Amino acid sequence: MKKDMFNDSSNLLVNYRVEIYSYQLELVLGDITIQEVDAIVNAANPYLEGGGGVDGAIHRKGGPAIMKETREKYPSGCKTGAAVPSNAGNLKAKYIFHAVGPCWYVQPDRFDLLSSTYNSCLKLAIELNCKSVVFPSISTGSYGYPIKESSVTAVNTIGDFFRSIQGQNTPLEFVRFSLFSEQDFTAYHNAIDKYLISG
Ligand code: AR6
Repeated sequence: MKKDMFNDSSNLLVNYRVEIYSYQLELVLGDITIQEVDAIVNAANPYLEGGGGVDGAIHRKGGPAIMKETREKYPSGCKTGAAVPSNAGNLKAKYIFHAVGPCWYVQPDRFDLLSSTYNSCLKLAIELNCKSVVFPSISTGSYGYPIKESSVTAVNTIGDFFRSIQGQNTPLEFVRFSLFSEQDFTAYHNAIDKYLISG
């Protein structure tokens, strides 16, 4: 496992990158809608009806083609802990994965569901031949999940997924978190360091 810290020439302010089982795991501090990757993950609600936070930003910038497809393909929405793909409209990605994490005020302490949300996206990435996926910090905004435990769940799920596919011929090369505050960035940074020490 290898670690490095770097800056790049894009608008992304801070970056942190580690290698886990020969896959890259990266952190950036910045807006998820400007990322150029194969799949951008949306922190959606079960009705896939849009909303605030990441969901609002993705639909605003991505345009109506995204909602048009989700309405047609998933009229009954998406279960908590799962994810469904759509086109990415105007965004610089091939897909949006609409992922529904648990809401603390309805389903507290369901880190198993949070983990399942991340896993569903990683499986979709493989199925849809994606090299790169960017996640927001699912459930830790308006859904109220605590950042410390949620970042550990997110990082552990991704690290364990990398372990489960190591040595297989998969398209996936890197997973990135696009974090929206320095506090969240630090939480994910700590979660990665903890994962590396325990692994
Ligand atoms: N780029 C990256 N991260 C962002 C951005 C952005 N443009 N905007 C917000 N965040 P949330 P949830 C961060 O509330 O908790 C919606 O209304 C934000 O600071 O977007 O899963 C849906 O429709 C926080 O750290 O998602 C659902 O009803 C993180 O993204 C509900 O919110 C997640 O915050 C889902 O709630």
